[in-house]
Amino acid sequence: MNSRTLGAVFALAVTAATANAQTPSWTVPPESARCPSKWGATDERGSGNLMKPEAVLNAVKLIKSGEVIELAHVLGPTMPFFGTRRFDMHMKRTFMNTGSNERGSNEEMILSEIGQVGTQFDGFAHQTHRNSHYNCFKTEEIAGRAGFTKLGVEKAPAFITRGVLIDVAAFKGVEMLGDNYEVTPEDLEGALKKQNMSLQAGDAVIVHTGWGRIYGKENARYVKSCPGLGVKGAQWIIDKNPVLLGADNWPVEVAPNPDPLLSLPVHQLALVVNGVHLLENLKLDELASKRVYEFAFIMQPLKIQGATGSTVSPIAVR
Ligand code: UVW
Repeated sequence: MNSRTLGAVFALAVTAATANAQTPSWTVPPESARCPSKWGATDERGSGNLMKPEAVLNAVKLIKSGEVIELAHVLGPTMPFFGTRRFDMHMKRTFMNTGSNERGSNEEMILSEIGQVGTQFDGFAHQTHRNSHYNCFKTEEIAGRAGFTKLGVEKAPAFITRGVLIDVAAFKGVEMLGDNYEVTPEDLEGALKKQNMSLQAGDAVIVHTGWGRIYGKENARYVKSCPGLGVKGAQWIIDKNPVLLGADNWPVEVAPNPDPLLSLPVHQLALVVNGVHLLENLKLDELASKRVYEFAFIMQPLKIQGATGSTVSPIAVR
């Protein structure tokens, strides 16, 4: 090959690579395809609408021994933080009350992104596509300095429903998936098959990646990347109509996304496009080691008016 031909081949290869690099593997569907939501044009609850008395009664049937397994990490100074988030707790001086009984009172003051730290639940005000939220509410119309007037986390229900743990780490034969392993539909199907289970509408679907093993221990690594759901895996679960998607990592999804053109697309797919809540930084070691794959999932997000999310302490009961 002469140098001119070589040059032409190189130029073609560069053009093809550039064209490929500029085609993202996923795009947010247009508003016309996602609004109004299936729950109605004014709906602010999304998947929370699945919380019906039947879901509670189904969940209660799963309680046989009364064992309670906590799924939250402790809020405190050793937890990992995404970005510039923080959790500063200041204990106030003991206040002595009047009265012969000499009663002392203690209380703390906390400076934190309280909806977005620790084990936490994402509401629909949290994410957008451009200025458009779930059900096409527009940021400039609903956001204010005192919080969101629509889609605030106080609109989310109390969750008492069937919880399903999909142990992808166990399915892959590891304690922890690799630093940016993408969980695929095949992994989810394989793990569920191994567990002899299937998903039902209204389930709280929780994925065990094993990443929680380094929570509070290797914090820089914990938030630098993580294994988690890819777009296809998340879509596979969303198609089953879950009440929420949870995982033992910080964004539920794989990060960074294998497609360098995308930034946390599952956040948009779940929260913006489908109105399905996310539940992050779960503590799943006990559930996974005891192989508790089906349980009553119980959680009440904080009723913070207009907030984007809530720190939470969910429990699994069996
Ligand atoms: C972001 O806010 C980007 O992440 P998370 O919801 O995972 O805290």
